[in-house]
Parts: sequence; structure tokens; C-alpha cells
Amino acid sequence: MSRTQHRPSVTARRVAAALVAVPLVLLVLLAGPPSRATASTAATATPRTPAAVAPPAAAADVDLTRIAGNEAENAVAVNPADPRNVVMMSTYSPTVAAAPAKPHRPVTGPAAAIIRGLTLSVTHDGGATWRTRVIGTGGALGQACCDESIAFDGYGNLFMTYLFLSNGNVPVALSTDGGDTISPLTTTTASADQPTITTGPGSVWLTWTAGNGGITLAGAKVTGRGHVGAFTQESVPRPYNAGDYGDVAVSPTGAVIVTYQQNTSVTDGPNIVFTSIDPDGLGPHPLQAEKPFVITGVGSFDFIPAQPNRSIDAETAMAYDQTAGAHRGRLYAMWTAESPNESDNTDVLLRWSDDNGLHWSGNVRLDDDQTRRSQFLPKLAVDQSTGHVGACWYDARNDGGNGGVADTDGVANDDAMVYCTVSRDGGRTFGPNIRVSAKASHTTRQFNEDFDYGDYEGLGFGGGVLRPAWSDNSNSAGGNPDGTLRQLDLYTAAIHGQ
Ligand SMILES: [Ca+2]
Ligand SMILES: [Ca+2]
Ligand SMILES: [Ca+2]
Ligand SMILES: [Ca+2]
Repeated sequence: MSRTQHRPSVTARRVAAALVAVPLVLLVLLAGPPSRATASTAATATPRTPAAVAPPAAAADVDLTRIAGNEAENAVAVNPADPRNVVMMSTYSPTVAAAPAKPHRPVTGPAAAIIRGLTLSVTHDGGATWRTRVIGTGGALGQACCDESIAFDGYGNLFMTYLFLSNGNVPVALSTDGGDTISPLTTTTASADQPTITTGPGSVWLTWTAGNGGITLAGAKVTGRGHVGAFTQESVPRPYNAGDYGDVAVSPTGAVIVTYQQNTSVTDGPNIVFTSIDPDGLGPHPLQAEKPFVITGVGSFDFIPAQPNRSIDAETAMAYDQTAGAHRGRLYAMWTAESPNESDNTDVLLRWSDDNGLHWSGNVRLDDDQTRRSQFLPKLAVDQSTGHVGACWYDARNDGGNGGVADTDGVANDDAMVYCTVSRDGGRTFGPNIRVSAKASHTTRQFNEDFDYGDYEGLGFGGGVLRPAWSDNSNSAGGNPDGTLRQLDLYTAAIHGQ
């Protein structure tokens, strides 16, 4: 669970915080927000300079939760069997409480999340109506801490993983009705960090960081809706560099690759990003020795003005093109870079490979920011109906500290919006960035604990619709019971025609 030697993992800190006497919070199933059609298109104009901030073309932002408390760290899954069926989640903390001092810096105010479940939002009509509730508050799914990850497969199975609050175990749960009901499937391991779940043809896979810092991979055969075999586990072979914040991707022919970031005491970077591939997935060959992929200035806990309490990591991500199209089998890898190191000028970069990571393309920069401000916590998704590649991230480009919808406080580079981009040519080029957020959000320890926006945002891409999910306290959609620039709600927008 340890993310660094001197900084307890988010899990450990959340568990410790939660074990401080917490009044029992009665959580009930929460009715979703009133039905609201998602606007057909978000902004298409790309602000190229700080002065070019323009409102989005449509009021596309939808507040999915409208729940008092903090919803940060998000996940999205689009059902390939029916792309109108979309599920979005967030880690939910209904209250903010004083927390124990953190060892590496003074406590200056109320701190640390009291995590008490996960929000789950489901639509079956492409986002015209959503049903939102809180799960993981006990019962069959147990008491969830955080670190949720979800994925649909081609049969319409929805797989979910997360961490238990009490022990960091990694459960897997399954829904066979598009997210309306979710039941426990298995529990894979103990004392882990940041599990990620994904699917391939006839299989489901998870990766996580084990208690010893090693990267573990678990997979199971899937033969139909509700028909999931037993999980088998393997690990990146020693010697390895202790890693975390990983991702897993499955090729159309069944190879499985994991990626992760070196988790060292050099929390400001530079850090090495590694990959390890199992060439035949559920077949007899094991994970191969790790290979360095890239070096990034974004360390394992790299503080930037827009994520001042939680910090960021590189959020390395991978995805395969599983389509029958021109780029079938192409592997995409994305990460956050910082150049020069400790400049807070972070950017989102991508490479692709047609031989499972033996050789890579040059770097393709996804953000078209013309400033030197921060882009962070990116998410990658491939629309498996088209092969188009989408990415979204939090973006401080418009915060010049000079007021307006992009600046909440007169300080530059500490307020975030969400931007997205799409490639239609196999990752060679990406289109002009799409500004999604109507207004900027701003996190503080007082209202968002030590968690800021969490460790990642969510992104789904299916049927030509890009669907980011992010944490937002701009209250641009109205209806946040905590008000403006206080606790976060889970926001989304549908970007059609992608
Ligand atoms: Ca750095
Ligand atoms: Ca930048
Ligand atoms: Ca600002
Ligand atoms: Ca909220």
C-alpha cells in the first residue's frame, strides 16, 4: 500500500483517517438529478491563448451527483453492446474532518478525506436521464475506500474494482444489467493500491500495486454475459522497480501489457515509466521483464498549483485498437510530462506502437496549450467502434490570474477546466483541443481535504461519443448543494460526432 517510503499511501491515509472516530453517516440511496438532456456538442473552439477564453458552444456540463460532500476521482465505462448505456463513478466523501498531521509537512487546516463509499451514475438512453446512487457503504459490496475502476466487455458485462476501506483488498464486482445492480464476484488480493480493470476479447484483466511494491496482473476467461472464469495471477518478474499508478491493456489477439510509474522517494521526478507484457494473456507464457518506456519530470507525488494538496503523478495509460480497422492491434501509450522539471509546465504526450511496444512512434503532444501552465491527470480511451483515440485532462491554461470564468482567485495556474482531443488517424495527429468545462474549478484543503480532484478523472469513448467525467466545484450546472467553489460534484458532458 505504501506509495513512497515516507508518504503513506492514499489508502493508508484514508483508512487511518476513517478509523478516527467518525460519526455514523446514514447513507441512503439517492435519487438521481432531474432528467436533463446532455447537450449535443461541447465547445469546439480552442482557446489558444489565455485571452481567448470563450464560453462553450453549448451548456453541456451535467452535474451527475448533486450530493453534499466531495466526489473526486472518477471512472467511466461505455457499453460496447449498447453505447447509450454509460456508467460513471466517483469516490465519495460526505464530510470533511480534521485529520492527523502528515509526516512530511505541517498541517495548516482541516485535512484528509473520510471516504465512505462510491457514487454510481447509470444511463440507458445516452445521457438523457441518469440514475445516481451511493454504493459501497457496507452490505454485499463491503465498505469501499476509493480507487474505483470500471469496464464493460463485448457481452455487456460491467466489471468493477475498488479498494476496501478496512484492509486495501481488491474486490471485483459484476453487473449483468448495465450497472443497475452490481454483485460481488471475487476478492483478488490484500493491501493493494490503485487497481485498474479492463477487458479484451473473451477476457477481463486487473492490475494493481501489491504490498511489496510489485505490479500484479490477474485475468479470467469470459464466455458470455455473467459467465466469468476463475482469476489467475502473475507478477512482473524480479528484479523490478517498485511501481504504482498503473494501467493495463489487452490486444485483439490476447496479449496483455501493463504500465506503471517508478514509485521512488524522488517524488518530484524525474521518474521512469515501465512496461511489461504477457504475450499470450491467459496462455502459459508469463509477464516478461520490465522495460523502461519513458522518463518523465512528473514524479510520484509531484505538487502543482492546481493540485496543491494531493499532488499528481504521470497517470500513464495504455489502450489497444481492438477494431477490425486499419490500425487494429496498435498500442497507444499516454503520460504526463513536465519540462523543465519542477516548472509546473506539464503536458500530455502520447506514443503508439504496432509491435506491442518493441518500437514506438515519436512523441505526439495532445494539448495545444500555448502557455506554460499545467495539464494534468489525463485519461485515454479508444472508441472500439471506430478506432478513434480520445483523451481528456484537467487544464489550467486559461488561468492567467486575471479574473473571468477561468480564474477564481487572481492567482495564475491554480484553477482547472477540462479539455479533450481526438485522433482519427491512428494517433499521428490530434484535432484542436475541445474545451468542455463552462467554468474553472479550484480545490482547497478546507473544502476538498488533501484529495483535491483525486488521483484520476474518468473517460469513456463509444459510438462516436466522447464522455469525460470530472470533479467540478464551479457549480456551472447549478444544483451543487455545497455551493460554488466548495465540495466537488461529479460532472460530465457528451461530446458527439467524434
Ligand atoms: Ca517534477
Ligand atoms: Ca503545459
Ligand atoms: Ca487562479
Ligand atoms: Ca458533492
